[in-house]
Amino acid sequence: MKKLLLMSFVLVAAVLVLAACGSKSSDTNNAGSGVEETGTAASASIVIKASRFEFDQPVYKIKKGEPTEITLESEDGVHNMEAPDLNLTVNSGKPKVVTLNDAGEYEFHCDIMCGTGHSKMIAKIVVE
Ligand SMILES: [Cu+2]
Repeated sequence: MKKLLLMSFVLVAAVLVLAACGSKSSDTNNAGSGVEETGTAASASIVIKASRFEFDQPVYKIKKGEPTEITLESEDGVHNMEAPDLNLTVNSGKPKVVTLNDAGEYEFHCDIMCGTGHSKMIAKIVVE
């Protein structure tokens, strides 16, 4: 009987810990870099053209707080863009609408091993 009590205590404790972790991670998402994928229509858009082994601009500007559609076009081969600090990845052919609420500069890179110059594929999103 004691054993059963102990086990149910452990179980309750585990559930509590899990619940605490769960709410913590969603807080982190909310307070994070401000990426927010919405179902609403974007009022601005940018196109990032990727080719071997560069993006067509060194800097892409996005207005703070404005829903913006980001499109990635691969001109050759397979590329994408990943901005770790924004928790954002855009794949070619799959535009994403994001609202960036924190001004700043965010580096992004190609996250698909596309060839020898892959590591040079770096550019920036500037939110202002
Ligand atoms: Cu690449």
